[in-house]
Amino acid sequence: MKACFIGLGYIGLPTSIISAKNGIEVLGVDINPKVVELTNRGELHIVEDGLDTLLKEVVANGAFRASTEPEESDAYFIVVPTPFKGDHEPDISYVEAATRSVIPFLKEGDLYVIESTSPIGTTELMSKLIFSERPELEGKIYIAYCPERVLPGNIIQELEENDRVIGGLDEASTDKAIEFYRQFVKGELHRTNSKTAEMCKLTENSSRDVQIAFANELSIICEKAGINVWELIRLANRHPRVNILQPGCGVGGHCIAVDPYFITADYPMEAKIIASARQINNYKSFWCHEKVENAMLRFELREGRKPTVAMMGLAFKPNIDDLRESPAKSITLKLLQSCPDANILVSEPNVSEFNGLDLVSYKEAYERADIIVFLTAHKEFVELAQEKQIELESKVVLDFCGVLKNKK
Ligand code: SAJ
Repeated sequence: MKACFIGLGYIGLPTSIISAKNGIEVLGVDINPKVVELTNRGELHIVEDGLDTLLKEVVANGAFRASTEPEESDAYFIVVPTPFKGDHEPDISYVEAATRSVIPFLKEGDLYVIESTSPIGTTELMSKLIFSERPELEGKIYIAYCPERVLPGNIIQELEENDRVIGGLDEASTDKAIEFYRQFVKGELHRTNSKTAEMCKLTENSSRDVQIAFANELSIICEKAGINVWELIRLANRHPRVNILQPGCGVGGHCIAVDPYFITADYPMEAKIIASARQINNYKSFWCHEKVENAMLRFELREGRKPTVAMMGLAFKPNIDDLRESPAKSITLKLLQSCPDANILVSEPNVSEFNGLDLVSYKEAYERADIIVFLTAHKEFVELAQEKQIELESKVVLDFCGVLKNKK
């Protein structure tokens, strides 16, 4: 069978590669000619451990090709971004454009699947679009929604091992989509309808957002009460039915900080906890920025000179190089803006260049700074914190991400 994946980003590319590795002839489509060119050369344009070898293998054996245009295939997968517009309204224009691009190629018996995170009802909406252009195909093609749920950094393993939820517009569509994913998914394939599958994806990420908001709220309360939040959470989690997540400097990435808005936009009156969680997690970044500014002011009053500040980490979570929607990045940028005359050192071990700014090695940043701000718990920082007698040095340390939590 031949499958056509529209979108060669963080999810579309790995999924195309795994499909090709499992005996499916795959065409990967992306509107960016640079991505297509690199992919056809067997070069990865994203960072993901182990994926480059697999890409080279499937390009070399002819199982996988990339193009800027779709071709006639047996199955089509829409794996394009669904960002939100200015007012947090979901923007499904990429899903619509991708769907329009495959409509001319559809024939009887084909499978069309949306994987992109989408507001409830998008699959039905796209089916209406398809049948308005190709009424003769009504009842003759299979349409389903199957959200991805892989964790960046662990994509290959999770693509094969995670369970998947598959929601067809009808039972036959669910069957057909299950038949496809069965070729490479070892996890269970759970059947449902398209609306439930769409909501399931939004629910998974909103649930994590709500849980992180709880941890972030605790961290703000604890700061005021003079309690170590890391110790508190560790102790509370010793209860057999309590499992609190970790606070941080906000929630980043392009999923958890985005998807809950797809629910709040459509259900503003009903989605109370989901909306509050978004507010709390966004507020946590403002709170961290204020804490840094206050620490700088206090230092200046006490010492009679401006402090040197080390902003440690820019990525949106530990041990990756992804800066998209990163609260660490936005706090640092805001500080550079609000304190243009300050001595601010920025360190991010996983990135070589940022906004034309000279990044400083984390060891140098630590040595030179009076105020150390841990924003992302990269392993390098955790090791550094273990090695150094931070508590004996006259440095001010703001640990927003738990770098010091296991310090012996
Ligand atoms: N974070 C915390 N505290 C925690 C855990 C995470 O502050 O205890 C922060 C991280 O630092 C980061 C953000 O949350 O800024 C998101 O990181 P993450 O590791 O929780 O998730 P993502 O965005 O990398 O991937 C999520 C995953 N969803 C869930 O775990 C429910 C992944 O399985 C999805 O496939 C992915 O979103 C997606 O594509 O939707």
